Amino acid sequence: MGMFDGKQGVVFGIANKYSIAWAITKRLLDEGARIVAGVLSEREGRKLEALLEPGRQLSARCCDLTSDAQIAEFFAAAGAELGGTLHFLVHSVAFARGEDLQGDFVNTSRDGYLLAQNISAYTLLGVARAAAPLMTAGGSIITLTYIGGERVVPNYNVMGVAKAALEANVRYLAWNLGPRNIRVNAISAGPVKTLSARGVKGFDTMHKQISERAPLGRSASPEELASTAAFLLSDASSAITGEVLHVDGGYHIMGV
Ligand code: 1JT
Repeated sequence: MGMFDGKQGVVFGIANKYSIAWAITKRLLDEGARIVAGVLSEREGRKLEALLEPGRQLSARCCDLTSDAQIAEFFAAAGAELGGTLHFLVHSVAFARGEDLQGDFVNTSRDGYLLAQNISAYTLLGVARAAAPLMTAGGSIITLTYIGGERVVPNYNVMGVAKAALEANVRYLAWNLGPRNIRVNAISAGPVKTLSARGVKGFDTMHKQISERAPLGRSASPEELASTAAFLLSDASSAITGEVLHVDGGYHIMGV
């Protein structure tokens, strides 16, 4: 008996096997969920399906989240595939230009700023709007954020501002969708060595410093993030909404 037997949902943000969204997806599948993953390209979809043992309840479909038309098309197809009902949605999507994740924040261009906001913050609204009508028996939506959205983390720069907007989106969506029994929460993850994080200058040094300062002496593993995701997506968290839950080895409580 799995915790997610008979539950079905959608996941955005699996880029490769190191993605946080992938760890979450594996856990939900293990627990019996049926999942449609939104991916950026056919190639990624095939790679994803190849990562799975046969018989797992996952399919992949292309969806460019910067296009409202593609979001609508994706949810029409996913809804049909899942028999018209969604129970959960995972949003684990962010992007900013490399040049905007280092150096002088004051020099962030309008373009780079809007790009980070569009993909990292607005897309939560876009997918929530399309998913809500399918969540006829209530639902749970989660997104992934980072402490750089609350406090200054040098070089996180434009992503910090986008995560601040994302966290505000979580609160306003929780208020707006609460009457339909749809919950909206964020997991604020400690640093994880995903491929996009590895591409960031100075990430390894920062990862080491943060791990040393955290009460538990380490950040969170993808599997630990997946456990929290399963909790927030399940009825075990039925009265929690609008929350930003830190899963970071306790790092966020420290003053120095
Ligand atoms: C993106 C990237 C979003 C890296 C991210 C992210 N959220 C957390 N990280 C890791 C990180 C990155 C920086 C950092 C601390 C942690 C890269 C691709 C775009 C989206 O600065 C100290 C820059």
